[in-house]
Amino acid sequence: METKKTIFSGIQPTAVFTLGNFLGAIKNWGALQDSFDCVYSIVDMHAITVRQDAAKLREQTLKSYALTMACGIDPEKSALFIQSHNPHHAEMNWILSCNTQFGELSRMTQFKDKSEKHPDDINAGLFTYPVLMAGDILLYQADLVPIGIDQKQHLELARNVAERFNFRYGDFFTVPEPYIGETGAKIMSLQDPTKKMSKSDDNPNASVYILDDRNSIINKFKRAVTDSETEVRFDAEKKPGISNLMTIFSACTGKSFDEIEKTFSGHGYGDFKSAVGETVADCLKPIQDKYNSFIKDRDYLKNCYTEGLKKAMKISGKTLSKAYRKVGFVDKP
Ligand code: ATP
Ligand code: LTN
Repeated sequence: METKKTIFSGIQPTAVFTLGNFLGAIKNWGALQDSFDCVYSIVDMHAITVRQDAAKLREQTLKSYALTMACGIDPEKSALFIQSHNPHHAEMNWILSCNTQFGELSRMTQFKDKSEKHPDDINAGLFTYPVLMAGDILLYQADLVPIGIDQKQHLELARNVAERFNFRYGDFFTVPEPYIGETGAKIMSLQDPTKKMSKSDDNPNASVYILDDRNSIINKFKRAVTDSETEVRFDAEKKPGISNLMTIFSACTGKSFDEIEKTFSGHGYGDFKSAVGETVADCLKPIQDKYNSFIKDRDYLKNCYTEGLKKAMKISGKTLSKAYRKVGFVDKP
């Protein structure tokens, strides 16, 4: 029997997921579950690289778990767990930190962006964040990592760390490949289409959150910043706003850019924006319904993340003990 390849990915429980998180990452997580062994995590340890309110983080982590299930991750098929529950992540982080260079971490653009955004808290964890992420992936010997394009640089670092470890200690880690979907790999802000849509944007009109109600979704699209022309046409450079809306529409309906241009030829932006808003609201409705039922049943959620943890630790435990041997630690008594 052919063994399935392994997938790992994670999402931070910093806020309700955005349409960007869904179309760029989680939608693909769900689609991969039947053909791969999938391990997915709510990465709360990554979230504390930026100051969080403890009570809110705890609640948001459970909400994120329920939301991930509502987006189609089946905890029976995949190992879905909360990162801080598995101590192997912190342990692997140390081993890999000793195999990562200061220089390569200094080149990470997310570190530069986040330290500009939080100048009063440029902590060591924010700097070494990509090492923790490399450990997440390498602990499960993942072949593929479904991510949005913004995480490509971090994945490249994880590959370099894996290759360096393999070179020093003998072939051990699977060197992971990014899995970036064709449409939706980078959904842009509705208020500034040159910036990515982000969970932690201060402007509520910039991001569509998966749990936004129908009217807010439609209104956010009506207010989306576009250019001063009237023609619905894809041109990412000259018409970034309209092109972003076309990307979203295409990702939700499966329609090609050509088809969209034909359908809306002569209609102007108003009609198109309303159509995108309605379509996104329709697409999110079943997710919202499922979320509302999962979040009410805390016992069921607990049962799911306990089982997910068991599955995850079985794999990560094996990798960690082998890595400890490789670097020369004495076997645990
Ligand atoms: P934050 O604003 O808290 O930094 P975020 O919105 O960037 O968060 P993450 O938890 O860092 O979200 O990312 C989860 C996944 O969603 C990653 O795979 C990331 O690449 C993807 N992703 C995030 N934003 C977008 C986007 N605008 N378009 C496509 N994919 C995205
Ligand atoms: N850094 C990612 C979240 C993340 C992740 C991972 C993604 C943490 N660990 C492992 C893929 C694989 C982010 O901010 N989007």
